[in-house]
Amino acid sequence: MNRHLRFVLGDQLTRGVSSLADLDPARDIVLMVEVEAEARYVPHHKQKIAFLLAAMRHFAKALRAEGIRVDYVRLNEAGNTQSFTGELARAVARHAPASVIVTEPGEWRVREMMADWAETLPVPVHIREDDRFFCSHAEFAALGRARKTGRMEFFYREMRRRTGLLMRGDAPEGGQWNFDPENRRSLPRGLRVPSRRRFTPDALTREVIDLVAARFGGHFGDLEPFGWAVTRADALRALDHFIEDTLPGFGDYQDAMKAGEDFLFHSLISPYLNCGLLTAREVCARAEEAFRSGAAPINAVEGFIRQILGWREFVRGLYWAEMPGYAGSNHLGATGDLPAMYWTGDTPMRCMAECIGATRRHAYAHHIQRLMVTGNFALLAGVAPAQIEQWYLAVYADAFEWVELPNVHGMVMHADGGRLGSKPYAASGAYIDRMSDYCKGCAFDPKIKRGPGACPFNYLYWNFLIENETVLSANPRLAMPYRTLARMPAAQRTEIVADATAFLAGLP
Ligand code: FAD
Ligand code: DLZ
Ligand code: SF4
Repeated sequence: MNRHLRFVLGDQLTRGVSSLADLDPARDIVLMVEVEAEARYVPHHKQKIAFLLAAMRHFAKALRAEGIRVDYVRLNEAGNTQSFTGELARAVARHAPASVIVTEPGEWRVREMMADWAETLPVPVHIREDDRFFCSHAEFAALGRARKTGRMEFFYREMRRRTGLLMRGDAPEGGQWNFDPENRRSLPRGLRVPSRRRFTPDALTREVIDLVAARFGGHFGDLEPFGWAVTRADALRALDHFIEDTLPGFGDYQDAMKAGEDFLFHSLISPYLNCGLLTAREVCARAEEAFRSGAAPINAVEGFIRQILGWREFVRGLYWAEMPGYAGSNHLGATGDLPAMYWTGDTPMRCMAECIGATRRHAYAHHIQRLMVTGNFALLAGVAPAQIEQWYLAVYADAFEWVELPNVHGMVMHADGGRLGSKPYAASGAYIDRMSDYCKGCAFDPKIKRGPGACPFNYLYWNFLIENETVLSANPRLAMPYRTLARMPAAQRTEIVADATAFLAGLP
């Protein structure tokens, strides 16, 4: 009998994933394994582990309800070798399949494991492309060779043309490709922020929460309250809720931040997209439908679709095109240690405390918090790229290396020398003050530039430009600040460097 073993990883929880495409329920076996190595290769946030294991268990339950035979290895099961390779080898011995069928993974390190399986297992291993993305590896490579599409904005336009999303014939809907300038409003006083739908854990999820508490209690982050959806049905409810209540305000306030408001108008769907409970195609289709029915304005829908069809696809393409070398570059030569506050949240800098606090509470922070607060600080403080990358990979429920690495290594740290973004997103306290209310309750003042009481982002920003002058001053997009720096009296430069050095040296 030609029985195939179909190995489904924790971020492949999609019924239509390529490894299950031609599954024969009468013959084939689906393998899913909970293994400690995947929870510990970086010390994942407790909620992230609970989310993935609970989603895996519910996915297996749904497959079984369809009559599919699932061999599911639980974390605490006797004999569990606690690694993908060990568990796959045991399963092959148990079932003696004709072949192993698996969808390519989301991380290079697992891709390398898969290459080993093909060499060491006594049966053929078929690694299938992950077709849940709009853009295949081959298409991305071809687009990269085409004029201009090496940058996100042009890639995105081409993807709009290819998919027809938000298109009117050959032209972009609304007459513009990009409504980004309309997505930068600060929150008006008194604006009602929609409350968010969270999901009460059922018995299966409670079991996982208890398991995580017992086994990974020392990992970063609060385990409870746990409100993530862990089934496709609930993830669809979360999507409905976003489209109906939140999407209309998404565009205007995409870049805003507010103390005590951890979600604002963001969708909170990245964990579902990345583990497979939702697909990018259905999410974009729902958003487009909201525009066409008049339920959401173009700046909201275009802004949202751009994040998924543009950024998400672009970083994924870039990751696979550039790995494994991508992770090793360090264009700015940054070597600093990650300050302890990233794990403790203990800092008088209110913006940092707010963003790290949200991360600890939810295994989530929204984009601008990740980019312009915790990311900006790591860039300005000269943290070694690998250290800050590990942090981002560990603390967010949506973090898998294919999406985390380009965002952190490229967008935030500029460690790739501009492969992802043409300049680092370095910013002083004035930006955070404009886009948030964090500065009001802070021990520092964004209007003070140097000396005691000055916002650390202010002198760290200029110190960053000074330290990286030889590498960055020729960048045309940084011409303005470098002109200001050139006019700066030498004594002022010295003071800035002294303030920055003393501040960084004083960090625990
Ligand atoms: P929304 O703001 O509602 O956006 C909608 C969707 O667009 C997201 O769900 C996501 O799928 C996609 N998206 C938005 N921005 C990006 C982007 N820059 N790259 C890829 N997809 C994007 N996203 C991850 O999914 N995993 C990560 O590990 C991750 N790490 C990041 C690290 C840093 C330093 C930065 C700056 C960004 C990172 N992002 C990451 C991108 C983005 O911050 C998250 O996708 C977003 O905050 C998820 O929340 P949301 O679903 O509410 O997003
Ligand atoms: C993140 C994660 C965790 C914590 N645990 C598991 C697990 O026990 N079993 C599993 O199949 N996947 C897990 N994952 C997700 C994997 O790390 C992910 O599939 C790989 O990184 C490939 O992208
Ligand atoms: Fe952050 Fe500076 Fe504002 Fe304080 S003053 S919240 S450190 S930007």
